[in-house]
Amino acid sequence: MLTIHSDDHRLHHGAGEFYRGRIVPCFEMPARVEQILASVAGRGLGPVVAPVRHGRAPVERVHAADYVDFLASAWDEWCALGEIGDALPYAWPAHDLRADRVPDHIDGKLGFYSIDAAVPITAGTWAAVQASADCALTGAAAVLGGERAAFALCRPPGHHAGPRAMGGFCYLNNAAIAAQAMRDAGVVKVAVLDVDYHHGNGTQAIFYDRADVFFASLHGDPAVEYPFFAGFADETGSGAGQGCTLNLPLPWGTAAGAYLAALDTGCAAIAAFGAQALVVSLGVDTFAGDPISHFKLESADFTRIGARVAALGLPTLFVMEGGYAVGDIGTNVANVLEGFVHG
Ligand code: SP5
Ligand code: ZN
Repeated sequence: MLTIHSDDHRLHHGAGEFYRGRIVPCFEMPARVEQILASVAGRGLGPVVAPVRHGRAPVERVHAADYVDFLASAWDEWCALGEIGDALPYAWPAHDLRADRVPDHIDGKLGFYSIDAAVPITAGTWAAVQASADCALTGAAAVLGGERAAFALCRPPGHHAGPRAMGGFCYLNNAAIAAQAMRDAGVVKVAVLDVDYHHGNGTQAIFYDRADVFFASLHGDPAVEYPFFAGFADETGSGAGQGCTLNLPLPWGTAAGAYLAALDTGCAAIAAFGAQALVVSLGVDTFAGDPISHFKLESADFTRIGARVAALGLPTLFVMEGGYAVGDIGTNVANVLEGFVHG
């Protein structure tokens, strides 16, 4: 299987995030990708290639142009204040506040264009974010070109990023950008299967009212888990997209048995939808050893996830999302890919 990777991910390295009342080193760090790359090479999973630059057009098929402009200019606007730390939001237009106008000041823009504070913007963030989207687009092109599957080793991740908002370590929604590129290349029905521990609220929002892209997600119950405000079972799509969103929230402590049963439900729905291509939002933060999550999957279980995804028999693009147990992340990702290839 082809892996698409760019060293530019290293340009994004946030200093810290809020965690239990303190600022701690970011869980989403460059070492994650280095570990995955080492495992992909060590297992002999196939060639690793650099992404092809795709530019803004495919990005703006799922994100608003003013949001992309914001991401591109945020660091320079922040530096104009004379600040020295990472740019971070701290005020949001929640509830009855005015969300109908974009603030002029960068502090206001950071809040307007985000859903939380887990999105540091640093000097190299925009370059890394673009390279990450290019990995997904290059992977989509490989699958469209006839590859059975490809692995876009994206960093930063993407599935919490909505049409006009960053959040949860995510800036551009790599999986959604790839799924839309498949649609634009003529694939009539595309499915996104999100197996990250957290609900893919951004991907869901992007496709919520559409009948051409099915979204299925297995995740920690948002009643007790980030992103808290999306991912409940009663969110099933709207308008033409009614029935094209499937949320399978699962309780803390979920282990392989219940997880794989839910995965079968998700895969059956994707098959029933009649998808012709599949994008997998691949998070491995469902691992028992993950420092911020509460599922109980063991490393061997990830092989079974890969095998079940392969059984759908669809051209498949894996897009890297979360996973914060850095010492095990390479093993867990490689297990998914190996399970896909070898069953
Ligand atoms: C891509 C991805 O996986 N993003 C995840 C963003 C999660 N951000 C919130 C983390 C809050 C951690 N709180 C955990 C309490 C654990 N005891
Ligand atoms: Zn996650």
